[in-house]
Amino acid sequence: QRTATDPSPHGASGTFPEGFLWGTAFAANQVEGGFDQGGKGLSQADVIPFRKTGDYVDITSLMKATDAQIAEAIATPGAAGYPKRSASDFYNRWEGDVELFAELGMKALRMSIAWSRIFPNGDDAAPNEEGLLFYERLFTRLRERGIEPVVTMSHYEMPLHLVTEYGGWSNRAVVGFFETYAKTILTRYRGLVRYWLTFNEINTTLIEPYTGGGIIEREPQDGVDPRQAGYQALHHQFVASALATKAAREIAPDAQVGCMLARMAHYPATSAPADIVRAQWDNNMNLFHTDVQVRGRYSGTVRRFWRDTGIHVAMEPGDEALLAANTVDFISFSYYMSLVSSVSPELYGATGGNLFSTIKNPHLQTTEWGWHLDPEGLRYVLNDLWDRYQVPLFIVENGLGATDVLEGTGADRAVHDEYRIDYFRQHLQQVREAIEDGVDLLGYTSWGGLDIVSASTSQMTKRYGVIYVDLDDEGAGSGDRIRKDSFHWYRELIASNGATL
Ligand code: BGP
Repeated sequence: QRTATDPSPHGASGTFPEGFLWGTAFAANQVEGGFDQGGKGLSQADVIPFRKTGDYVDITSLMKATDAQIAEAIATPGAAGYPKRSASDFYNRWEGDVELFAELGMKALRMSIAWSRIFPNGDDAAPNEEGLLFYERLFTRLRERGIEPVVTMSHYEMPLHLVTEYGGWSNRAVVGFFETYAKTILTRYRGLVRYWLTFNEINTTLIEPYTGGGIIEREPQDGVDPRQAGYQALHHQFVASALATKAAREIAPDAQVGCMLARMAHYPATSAPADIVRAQWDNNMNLFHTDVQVRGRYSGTVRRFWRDTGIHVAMEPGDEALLAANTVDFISFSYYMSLVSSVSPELYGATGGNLFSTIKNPHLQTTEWGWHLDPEGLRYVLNDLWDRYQVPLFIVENGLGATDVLEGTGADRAVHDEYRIDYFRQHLQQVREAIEDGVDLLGYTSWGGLDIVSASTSQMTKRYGVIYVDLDDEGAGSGDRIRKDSFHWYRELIASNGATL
C-alpha cells in the first residue's frame, strides 16, 4: 500500500559510505592565471574577452570566438580585459590554497591540467618540463595533505595553436596530439593520480562548439547543417577519450578513468504523452554521450537524429571497435539545474537563464542567473544514471553562483552566505536519499572551492566558492582568500562524513 510519504522517506537515517570523496572542484583555465608563466602557450580560454554592455555582461559572446576576436587577443599582451589570463592566481598562490583545502578537510580535489602548460602549441615535439613539474609538485603536496587529486585532462581548454591552425577538434589530427598529451601525463603522474576524467562536460561540444571543441564561429555554409562540425568534433573526442582510457590501462593499471557529462534532466511540461516522449527524447540526446563512453556505442536516438538532419559523421575503420573496447570505469557529472521539455514551441524562450532557451518550471525558483534550483532533481538523476548504467557515479560539480558581499575589515572580513549553505544542504540531503535508494556514489566535489572566473560569463563576481577571493570582474583587488560561512559549515560536514547534514 502506497502512502502519501512514499517514495521519499525524508529524514531517513541515511549515511555516507566510508571513504566518500568529499571535496571541491575547479578548472585550470578558470583558476590558475599565470597565462604567460612557466612556458605556457596561449590557450583557447585566454582569448575570451570580458565585455560589458552598459550595466550588463555581454554573455552572448563569452563562450564563442571569431577569427577577428582571436587576432585581436593575440595582439594584446598582458591580462587586462581577459579574465581567464589572470583568474584567481592559483598558479602563484597554490601552496597557500592547498593549506586552506587541508584545513577544510577535503578528501579530494577535482582539478584539470592545462594542456597548454604541457604542450604549449599542442603539436610540439616534446613536452614543457616546467609545466609538468608544476603539477607534479601540486599532486605531491595534495597527497601529503591526504587529498586525492581527481584530474580532468581537458576542461574547456586546448592550446590555441590547435584551434587556429587545425580547426580544433573538428580535425582528426587533434586526436593524435591529445593521445600524446594523455600518455605524457599518465606516465609522469603514475602513482600520484588515481582518478582521471577525460573531457569535461563532453556535451558542451554541441552546445558551445568553441568552448567545448575549439571550433571558431564562422558564417554558416549553404547546405551544411551548422551542427555538422560539432558532431564530427565530438566523435573525435570520443575516440580520443577511448585512446586515453586504453593508455591508462596500459600505463597505470590502478587508475580509474571516468567520463564527464553536464547532466540536465528534462521534465515533461505536462502529462500529455507527446510531451513525455519529447522529454524522453531530450534526455536520450543528453545521455547518448554516456551511452558511447559507458556502453561503447552510439544510440539509436542519435543515429536517427543524424539521418533526419543529414548530418554525416566520418568514422575511420576501427573507431567503433575502439569505442566498444575502451569504456570508462565510472561516470562523473555536473548538476546545476533541470530543464522542461514540450512539443509546444511557443513555450520556449521566455526564460532559461544565461545558457539555454527553456521553459520556466512553475514549481522551481531560479538563481540570479536564471538557472532552475532543483535539489530533488539530483536524486532523480542519480537514480536514473545508476539504473541505466550500473557503474559507480561521481558528482564532480554542484554549486550556487551568487553575488557575495564581503563584510568587515582586516582579519574580521567575512561572507555570510547562508543561501549557499542552504543550497548545499538541500542538494546533499537528496544525495543521501539516493545513496539510501542504492546508488553507488564515489564522492561529491562542490564547484569552485575558491571563487574562480565563471565559464559562461567570465565574471569573478558570479561566485561559487566556500573561499572568497578578493578580486572583482576587472581583476582588481588584493587577491586575498577569506573563509566564507559555508567554509566552516562544509568543514564540519566533511569531518562528520555527512552526519551533521
Ligand atoms: C560547468 C563547467 C564549469 C563551471 C560551471 C559553472 O558547466 O564545467 O567550468 O564554470 O559550469 O558555470 P558558470 O561558471 O558559467 O556559472
